[in-house]
Amino acid sequence: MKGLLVLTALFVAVFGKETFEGDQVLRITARDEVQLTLLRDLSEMEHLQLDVWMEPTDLSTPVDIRVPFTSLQTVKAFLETEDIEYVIMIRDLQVMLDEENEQMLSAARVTAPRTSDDYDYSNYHTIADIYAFQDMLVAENPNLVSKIVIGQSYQGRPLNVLKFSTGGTNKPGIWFDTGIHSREWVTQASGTWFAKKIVTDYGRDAALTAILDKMDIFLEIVTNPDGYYYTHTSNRMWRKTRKPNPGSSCIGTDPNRNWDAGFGGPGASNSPCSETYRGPKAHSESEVKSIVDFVKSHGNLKAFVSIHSYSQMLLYPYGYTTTPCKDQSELDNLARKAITDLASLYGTSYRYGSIINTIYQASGGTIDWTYNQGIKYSYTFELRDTGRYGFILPANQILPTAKETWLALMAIMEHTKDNTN
Ligand code: 0X9
Ligand code: ZN
Repeated sequence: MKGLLVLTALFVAVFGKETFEGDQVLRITARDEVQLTLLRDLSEMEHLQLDVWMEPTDLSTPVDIRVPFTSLQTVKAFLETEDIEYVIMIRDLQVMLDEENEQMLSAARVTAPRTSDDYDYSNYHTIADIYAFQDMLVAENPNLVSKIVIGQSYQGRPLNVLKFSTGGTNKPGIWFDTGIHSREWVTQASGTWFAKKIVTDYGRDAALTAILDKMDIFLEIVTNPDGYYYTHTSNRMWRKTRKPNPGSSCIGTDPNRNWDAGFGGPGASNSPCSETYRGPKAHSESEVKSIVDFVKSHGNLKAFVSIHSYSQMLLYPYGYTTTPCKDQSELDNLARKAITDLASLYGTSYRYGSIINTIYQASGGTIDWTYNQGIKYSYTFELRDTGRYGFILPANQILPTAKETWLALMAIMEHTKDNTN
């Protein structure tokens, strides 16, 4: 097992990108507790190298698993023997990745944008493009936008946060982050569009103007820069940070299991090779710690929205415990309003509720920590889609995704504004 991982790493280092030829994404539905347990055991067999894209919530919901070509026969034989139902969601992942790559390359052939008006919001971009975009936006709107570097990634990349402010000191703040899981590309792409939307609407749209006159908005678009870089250069399916784990050949920690909220409890792994590895200790990842320090030093954030994909959900705390959070009914009502507004644009349907009841138990998650810090309006999104493309959402869905999500964000921001002194 170790040998195989080392070999793969070596191969990638020498020959470039990891490929996924013949890999399939299976949607598997357990019929009863016995089958669910069998599935959990299966996904923990390290030699199969399974990549769980979506865990099961309960018996009524399926699990999506990327199965490497070399494990397909074993996994399918196992499912058939145990009489567990499955369908193939993605027949050959590499075919989809090739299409995504071609689309990106052909879009990139046009010359680099010189202004944020020329930026191609309808395609995926490298980290260099996004960082350049941020600088353009700041240069074009010096009285509204500034860039704060809240820290450095493990590999030394800046952790950039755009601050949208009409002046004043330590106004109440609203935080958005995208891309803490690097492979969730539609989130960084949407974040870029949100940034442009804010500067476009300020002074033109009454609701956004009222929000910005009272509150500052902070937006971290590339929250896991090392991971994002890696998804472009080496492995499109990378989720975690890129910090090595002493004593293991497996790299990285799940930055959405690394927060000091139920840290170490069920719903996270203590194995460095797991996609949900919680890390050696809470806030061990500088990408997480930098936000922790920022939140504490700011001290006046009223809303915190952490944006993921996929599965179309709007979630509030908690993820680590079934105990309802004390603002549950207010957060639930606001979530309903937000997803109703979201659906009004293209009819995209979202589920909503607490993390643990709606998706699955997850400990050490971002918004459980921010909520426990006193940031009442702590939400997390899972953007499009529901699994047809999963993390490889085609670029032609970026704009519709960003636009519909914006309506939900506006609902959350307006409510926050109206309920902040
Ligand atoms: O497992 C996760 O971290 C989230 N799903 S994802 O596919 N984006 O990885 C779900 C956990 C629920 N909590 C948050 N989304 N914060
Ligand atoms: Zn995620």
